[in-house]
Amino acid sequence: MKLFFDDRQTGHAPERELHNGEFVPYAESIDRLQSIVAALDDWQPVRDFGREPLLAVHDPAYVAFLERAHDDWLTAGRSGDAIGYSFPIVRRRPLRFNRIDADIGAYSFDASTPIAAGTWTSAYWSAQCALTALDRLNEGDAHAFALCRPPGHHAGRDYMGGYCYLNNAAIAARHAQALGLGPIAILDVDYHHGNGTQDIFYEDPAIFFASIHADPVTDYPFYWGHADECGEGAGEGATLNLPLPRGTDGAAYRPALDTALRAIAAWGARCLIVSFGADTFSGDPISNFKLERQDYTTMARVIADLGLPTLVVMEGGYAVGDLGRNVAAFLAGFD
Ligand code: OKP
Ligand code: ZN
Repeated sequence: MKLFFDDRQTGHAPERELHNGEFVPYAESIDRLQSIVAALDDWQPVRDFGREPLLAVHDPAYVAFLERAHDDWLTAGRSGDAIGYSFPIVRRRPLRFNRIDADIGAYSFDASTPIAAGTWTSAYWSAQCALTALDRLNEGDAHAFALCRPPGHHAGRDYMGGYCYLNNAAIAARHAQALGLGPIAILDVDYHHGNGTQDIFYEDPAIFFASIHADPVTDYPFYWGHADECGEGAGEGATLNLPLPRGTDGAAYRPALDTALRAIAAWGARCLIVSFGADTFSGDPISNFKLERQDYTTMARVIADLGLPTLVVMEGGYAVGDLGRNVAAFLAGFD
């Protein structure tokens, strides 16, 4: 399978994040990408599909905000990374502000998503990476891998959060739909619930979203990913959440995976996008599942057995020393 990433994805380098009450080094580091690049050979160049596919998912005002936010931060006399501190949890509406602190809060749901000087450029090329890999499916490849970084699955139509700015999987899904590759299913196997992807397609009957993740009763992003969330309106039934308890290992994970894959097949998907996070690994520093490297190969084999053209999009995974080998183990399961 062809592998894609772009060097411009390494410009995004926030210094620190707020974690359990303290500022700590940013977990979504450039080392993550480097670890994966080093573990695999024969990377392909990323192409530029422009802004249109981004705007098929995201609010133009939000995209414009992402692009100018760090400049606004500097203009306000600040230094370092732009970070919000006030969030409109009720009656958010499109007010026009004249202060970066107001904009940044209105466009995020948490404080773990700082905007650094290189953030927009990296987020842009991360999305283009997903689009380039998706294009391989359009050309008839069975599988393709997009080493997206920053990740995307927490980002919604007009908000960022959880290290995510542009929703790479959602952008690829909409593009796949436009190319006539649908019906599309998205399977999110990151440790954390893909709340942004879910929200983007929540009322959409044409894109199925299934997610296996740590129970939000104990784990980020807390407010979404509960088992009773199944879509709304025309999208009712096209969202499936399978939360699992902390401590879940490969054996306990498998029935949930089988359930998700059966649902995707029964729904009639003709194309699959996998939001893959390797933060389900036993050694992950910010997560609490117990999957081992060989479990990733098994997981991929079971997914590949569906027989659908499959785009794998990178999401999380923070055990940097093992990350590249874990991703390689997953991709090996598709061969
Ligand atoms: C992104 B992905 C504590 C604040 C919350 C955010 C976790 C985002 C995970 N540092 N941390 O789903 O791997
Ligand atoms: Zn995650």
